[in-house]
Amino acid sequence: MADLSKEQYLALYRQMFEIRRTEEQLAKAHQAGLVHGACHTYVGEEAVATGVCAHLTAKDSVFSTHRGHGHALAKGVPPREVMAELFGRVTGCSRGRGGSMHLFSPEVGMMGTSGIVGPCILQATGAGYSAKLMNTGAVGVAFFGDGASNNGAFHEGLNLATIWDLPVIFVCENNMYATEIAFSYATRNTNMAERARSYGMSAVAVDGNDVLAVYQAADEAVRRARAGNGPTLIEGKTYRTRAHSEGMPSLGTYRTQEELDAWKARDPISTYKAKLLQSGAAAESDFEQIETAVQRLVDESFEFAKNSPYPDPSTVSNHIFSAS
Ligand SMILES: Cc1ncc(C[n+]2csc(CCOP(=O)(O)OP(=O)(O)O)c2C)c(N)n1
Ligand SMILES: [Mg+2]
Repeated sequence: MADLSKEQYLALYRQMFEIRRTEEQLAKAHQAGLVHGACHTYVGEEAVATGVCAHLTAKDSVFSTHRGHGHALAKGVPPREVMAELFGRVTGCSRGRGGSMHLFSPEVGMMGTSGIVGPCILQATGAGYSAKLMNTGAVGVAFFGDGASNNGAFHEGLNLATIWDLPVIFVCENNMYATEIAFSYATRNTNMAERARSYGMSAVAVDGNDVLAVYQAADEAVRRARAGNGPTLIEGKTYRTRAHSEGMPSLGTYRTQEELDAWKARDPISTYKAKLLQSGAAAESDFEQIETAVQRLVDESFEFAKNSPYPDPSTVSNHIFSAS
C-alpha cells in the first residue's frame, strides 16, 4: 500500500464518497424532473478523478467531458454549486446557464465539462503550452473516455504535447464502452498505453478502481510534468455501473448482468474502505464520521440547489459575446 498519512488516506475516501453521494442524489433529482438536460453520472469511476486531482492545485487546469461531475467535485467545486447548475439555478457554478455539460469554475481550475467528445484533450494541451510559455509550473489535465481516443483530437493532442514536452496529463477513463459500443469493436488496438507510447510519450495503465494505484501513477506524472519532462498518459481501467445517461437502461443489450455484478463487486469505494480497515490504517469510527458529514453536506447542498432561484429572465443576454 502507498505510504500516506492517515489524513491522506481518509481524504481520498472522503472525496470518492462525496462524488458517489452527490451523483446518487443527482440521479434521484433527475427522476424527479429537477435536472434540466442530460445527466451522465460518474458512479463506479470515482477513484480516477480522486486519485489524480489529489495532486492538483487551483492553478492547474482540468478539462473534462460529458461525464464530468466527479471531475468538478474532485477539483474543488462544491456539491451545492454542481447541483444548482444541473437544476438551472443562478447559484450554480455557471450561473445556471450551462447545466451538467458546462460546469466551469476557473477559480479552482475547473475549466469546463463538455458534451463534445474529444476537444478537452486539445484544450489541456493548450493549457500545458500556456504553462510552459509563462513558466507557471502548472499542469493541464484532460479527462476523457475510451471513445474519445478514436477521435482526431487524441492524436493531435498527444503528438503536440510530446514533441514540445508540455506539462500535460492525459487521463483516459477506459470504462470499456462508448455509449453502447464496446472499445474492442471500435479499435484494433485496445492497449491505450501502447497507443500513447507510439507517440513517444510516457504512459501507464492502472486499475482505475484502485484509488491508490491512480494516486501513485498521477504522482509520478505530475512530478514529471512540473519538472519539465513532458506529458504522461494514464489509462484507468474502470467501469460505469449506472446507465450511460440517466433515463437509459443500465444494461441494454451491450453488456451482461454478470459483467455488471462483477464490477460492482470491485466497487472502488467499498474495496478501499475494506483495505484501510484490514490494514489498520483507519477505524470504523473514522468512516462513520466521514459518511455522516458527507451525507449532511449533500443533503444541505440539495436543499440549497432546489430552493435557489432561476436566473432573472431580464439577464438572458448577459455573458453573451457580441462583436457589435
Ligand atoms: C464529437 C462527438 N461525437 C459523438 C458524440 C456522441 N456521444 C456522446 S457520449 C459518447 C460516448 C463517449 O464514450 P467515451 O468517450 O468512452 O466516454 P464514456 O461515456 O464512456 O464515459 C458519444 C459517442 C459526441 N457527444 N461528440
Ligand atoms: Mg467509455
